[in-house]
Amino acid sequence: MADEDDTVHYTGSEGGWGSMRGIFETALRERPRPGVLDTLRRQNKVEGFMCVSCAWGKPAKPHAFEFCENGAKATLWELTTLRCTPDFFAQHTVTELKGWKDYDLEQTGRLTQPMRYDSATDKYVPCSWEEAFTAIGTELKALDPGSTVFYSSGRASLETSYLYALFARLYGHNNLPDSSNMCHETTSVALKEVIGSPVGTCVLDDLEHCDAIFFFGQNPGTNSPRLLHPLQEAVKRGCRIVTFNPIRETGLVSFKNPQSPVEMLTPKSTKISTLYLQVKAGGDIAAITGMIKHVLAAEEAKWAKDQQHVLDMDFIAQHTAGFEEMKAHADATSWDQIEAESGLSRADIEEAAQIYVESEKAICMYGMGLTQHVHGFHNLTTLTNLWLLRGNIGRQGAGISPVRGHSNVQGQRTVGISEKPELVPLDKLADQYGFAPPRDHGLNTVAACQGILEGKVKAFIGLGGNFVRAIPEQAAMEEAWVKMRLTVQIATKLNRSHLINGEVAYLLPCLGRSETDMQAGGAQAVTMEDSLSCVHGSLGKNTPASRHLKSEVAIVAGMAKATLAPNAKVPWDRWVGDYATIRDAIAETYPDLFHDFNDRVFTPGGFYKGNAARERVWKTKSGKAQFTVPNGMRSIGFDDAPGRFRLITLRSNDQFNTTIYGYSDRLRGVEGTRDVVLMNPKDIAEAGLREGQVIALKTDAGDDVHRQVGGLTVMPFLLPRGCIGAYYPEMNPLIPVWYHDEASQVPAAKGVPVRIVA
Ligand SMILES: Nc1nc2c(c(=O)[nH]1)N[C@H]1C(S)=C(S)[C@@H](COP(=O)(O)OP(=O)(O)OC[C@H]3O[C@@H](n4cnc5c(=O)[nH]c(N)nc54)[C@H](O)[C@@H]3O)O[C@H]1N2
Ligand SMILES: Nc1nc2c(c(=O)[nH]1)N[C@H]1C(S)=C(S)[C@@H](COP(=O)(O)OP(=O)(O)OC[C@H]3O[C@@H](n4cnc5c(=O)[nH]c(N)nc54)[C@H](O)[C@@H]3O)O[C@H]1N2
Ligand SMILES: [Mo]
Repeated sequence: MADEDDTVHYTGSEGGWGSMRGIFETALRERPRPGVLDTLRRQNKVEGFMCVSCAWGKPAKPHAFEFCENGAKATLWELTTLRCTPDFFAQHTVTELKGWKDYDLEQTGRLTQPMRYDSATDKYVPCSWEEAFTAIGTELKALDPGSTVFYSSGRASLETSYLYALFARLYGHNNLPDSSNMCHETTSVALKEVIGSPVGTCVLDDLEHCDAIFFFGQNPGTNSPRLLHPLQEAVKRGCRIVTFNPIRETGLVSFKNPQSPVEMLTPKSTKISTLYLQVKAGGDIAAITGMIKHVLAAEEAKWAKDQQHVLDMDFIAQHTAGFEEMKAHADATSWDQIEAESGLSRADIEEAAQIYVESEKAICMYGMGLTQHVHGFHNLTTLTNLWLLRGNIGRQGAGISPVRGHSNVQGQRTVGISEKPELVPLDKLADQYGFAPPRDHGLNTVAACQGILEGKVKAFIGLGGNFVRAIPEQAAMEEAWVKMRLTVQIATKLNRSHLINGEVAYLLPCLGRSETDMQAGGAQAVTMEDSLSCVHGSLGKNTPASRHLKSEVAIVAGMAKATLAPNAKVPWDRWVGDYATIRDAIAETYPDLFHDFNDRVFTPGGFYKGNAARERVWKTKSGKAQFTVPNGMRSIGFDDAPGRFRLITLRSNDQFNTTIYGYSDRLRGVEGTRDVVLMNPKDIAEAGLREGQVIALKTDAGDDVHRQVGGLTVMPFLLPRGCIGAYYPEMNPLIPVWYHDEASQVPAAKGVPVRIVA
């Protein structure tokens, strides 16, 4: 564990009055519309509206207020009374707006009208929907479909996503990257390989039965706060929590439940982690291998002493392959190497492993701290090794639970948004819609970036998100971006990606999920899939931010109709008029997962899609759950060198990805600014720096490209030596586009090699 130091910033417990204040301050800024309280009351409830923030599961028996600080902020952000109107655009050139901060751009409020970029005046000008669709269709028809990219951020509903993917394939490509490519694609690749399922194996009920939960690189206090409730309940019934994270994240240290009057009015809070290990960024393969060594040693000792097993021998024999090779590798790895690579002591790792051994049922949860690394794949397969040893997959109270990001990011993949044709039932689509779907591999996020840099990609459509700000290699990308022929952004609020435009550019404003979606067939509900594979319906009830807005479904259909030849089997207008007919189409394409879809839309707690691995059916190459050998002991992609640091790009408690709600990272004690570098006090001293000094960070990745971000204030913080922290997305210009997980190509945003420029 990193040594304590008085000079580092202190924070209290997560939740409590701080989170109430956080909601209140957002409310003051956003000046929400009158319906907001009612909306919050309906948030994440059956026949209510599903939060636009994180993807964490929604219980069948919700709390009185089933939302968290950040869920409330997301709702307030969407229901703001502020408006970004054509008048605003008339007053500012796009070049001027490029100088604005992310926060200030979104603070202009909801977009109200479709806009076209006019390069002669360097301004956005209003246009009609018809003009926009016709122009987009004309441009797309003139382009080779293979040279176009249809991106989606993980918010759009199952209905929109299904149509969007179908549009891409009817048009002629599989270039369907989504935010998952920067996020949990590592999970989709690694878990698929070793347990045959691209998603986690847990359901909410498992949290009520486990004896231990291990957190690796996931920060629930900030990113999935509703998870803190089941976590607190688990701790109260004696479940032990062990955390591996370079940073002592407040939500994993202690929690004050804002819904508990006793905790709110007294100093009481619940201690969350029994053991908190500040592993070095990129040190998890080593730490987990150390745990495996301890479990194997415990097996030998127990067998010698009383002929009983620590390993689940029956499970290993019946359900797994590769155990001997994995064991040989763990045996051959020395504790010296494990301590050096993880930055943890053998005693600490053994203590964590002993908790694992003593727990009959264990769950592991993980996030970006494992997936966003060059060897992120091996982080996950090594973690799976440990979980297989004691048969902790496929029984109640046990399992692997990746905590997903965007509210429907998992669901988008389920209904066809994928650059990987092998994951999509193309034959079924061919049959259902009478066409020949493209069979070649499409572009994922990194490949799309490379294609844009090389000038091969000519058009980009963004279904939500802030692609240019979220991706790596930002400087070069912005330069290349403007050379594209067509860029289209479908969005609710203005962001930086809307200011970097192709020759022909449209900004199309859409309804938010909390708003009434009125179509020919009446008010429409949409659906999404949470991180625990449950599908929920969501019904917006607020008056739309502007009468000119269209739903995402209508926008996708509008572009598709203007681009594609009419096809009697593809009834765009009927689909837009009644989303139940889209759900029927989804059910036809995916009968196993979505049979009787319309009858199940409002199932309390969502309807569970099922997961073969949970039933111990392994859809892997070997037909077994697969033990594997990692390709090394570190998940970062470079060697240590004097002056070279491992940069972790961080999310604050006051942002949702590139949306910055404010400048208060209350849980880490960073207030009033995001332009900071968090550093261990000893590293500050050794580098000859002092607290408060303003420095720059420069990428040290061994290529000739100059990448630098300046204006950052040094702030002492309890991090392992050699690791520094600074905020995402501000640091994205530092990440080389080629610096990504080898298997999934997720950018390695948690271990970027940098130097300090004083
Ligand atoms: N309020 C809010 N909620 C969000 C988001 C948001 O931005 N704001 N984003 C949403 C999205 S899209 C996503 S994907 C999720 C992201 O949620 P998380 O998966 O929690 O992602 P991060 O906060 O980026 O990083 C998680 C943790 O990894 C730790 N870490 C960094 N490097 C390492 C390492 O090498 N090893 C280990 N063990 N830990 C490491 C960091 O200290 C951090 O605590 O949250 C979603 N929810
Ligand atoms: N350095 C670094 N980079 C990262 C990460 C990191 O940890 N570090 N994390 C990565 C991860 S996990 C992710 S998921 C990506 C996120 O990348 P994206 O998903 O592309 O980005 P967001 O910031 O979530 O997108 C915000 C924008 O979405 C639009 N929006 C909001 N609601 C809606 C809606 O209902 N409909 C539509 N159409 N638009 C809407 C708004 O205009 C808003 O400005 O970033 C990745 N980049
Ligand atoms: Mo994400």
